[in-house]
Amino acid sequence: MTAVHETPAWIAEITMAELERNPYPFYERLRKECPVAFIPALGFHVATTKEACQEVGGNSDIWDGLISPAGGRTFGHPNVLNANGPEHDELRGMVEPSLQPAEVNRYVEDLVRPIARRYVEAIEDAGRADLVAQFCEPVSVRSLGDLMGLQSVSSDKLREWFHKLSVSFTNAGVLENGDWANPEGFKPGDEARAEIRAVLDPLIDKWIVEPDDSALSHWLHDGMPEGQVRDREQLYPTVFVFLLGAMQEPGHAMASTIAGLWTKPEQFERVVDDPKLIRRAITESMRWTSPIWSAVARTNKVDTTVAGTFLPAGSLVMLSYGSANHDENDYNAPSEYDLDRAPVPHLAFGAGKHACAGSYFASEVCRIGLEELFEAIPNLERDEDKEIDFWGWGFRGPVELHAHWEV
Ligand code: 261
Repeated sequence: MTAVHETPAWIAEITMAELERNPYPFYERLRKECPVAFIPALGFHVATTKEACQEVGGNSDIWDGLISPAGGRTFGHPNVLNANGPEHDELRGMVEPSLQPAEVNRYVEDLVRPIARRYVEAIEDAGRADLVAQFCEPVSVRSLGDLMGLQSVSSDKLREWFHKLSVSFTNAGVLENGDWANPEGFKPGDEARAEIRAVLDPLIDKWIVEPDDSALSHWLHDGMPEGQVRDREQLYPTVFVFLLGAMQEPGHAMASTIAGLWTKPEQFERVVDDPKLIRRAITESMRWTSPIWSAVARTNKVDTTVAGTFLPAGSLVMLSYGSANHDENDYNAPSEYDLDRAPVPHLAFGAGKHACAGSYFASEVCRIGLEELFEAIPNLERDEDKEIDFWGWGFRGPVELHAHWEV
């Protein structure tokens, strides 16, 4: 794909590594100077303001769901993120039943609370922990893993899979000639995919003859004529989508909520003392550091212009929701975490037909996880000796989160 207008020199100099370390300074400038911009290092456009993201993300008459070439290389087709029309309706209809709020309310307490308690118990006597590796990620993967029917897969294995898929999915960098800048970066994803199939194939074989109440068993059977199941090749790309984003992001959201609250110790105290504030704390954290920072895109079916940028049909526009959620037109001091800010809606769960199907489930996992953590360890404190580094352009959250407490 070629740039359709002059790309200012400073945009041409943006690198993947800089975006991954801290995308905010570039995006602040893009929102002001060029809200829909072609980024040569990525080989596609990014939508950076709330208005542009809503216009592109919310209008399926003109815009089809799509993922980046690196995303497609990682998941294969068809998957729920880049399927459209009847194919999307079919996949979306398959994943939605177990994620509907009324259905989630039926099972989520019994599913998540014991898991959260177990991981709190594993750390509470130690007086210190990296909350990302020892609490947020395990609670996130175990909750969804058990819902999907993956009780036999360890939490560490599920964490390894999402990390490998994530590295591959966000390996978006291209050279000037369009070739991958880092072809080696897809190897972890290839490994994870092969291993996932080796582990899931026998489970699928079993569910075909012995359906149970796991989500994956329902994916195989629901809505199919008697005696038939969905072909597993039709399922795997969407299974990979879930084993990445749905496994990783509730953990990111929990960790970012804690990190955000630690920037305002008085707000942290209030939330620990009053668990009813946890939902609000999570919502503000999703705005402040959106876990899916820029990982879904759209492609236009006809020529169009957005925010002054002409886009010929077939352009790829990445929805940088993490930037839209820092739009100065919508939020005061957007880079500040503030539990008390007026609750303006955010775009962390996306918009339009491809908006997140798991927003309620994910929010409930985070709520119950943080309730259990703060209840069991109310004197939790940030380890001031350790920096909190956030990482990621596609997906973003704290890499580690060191805490200590009196036992
Ligand atoms: C379940 C949602 O997962 C994803 C969302 C956006 C990009 C990649 C994902 O795996």
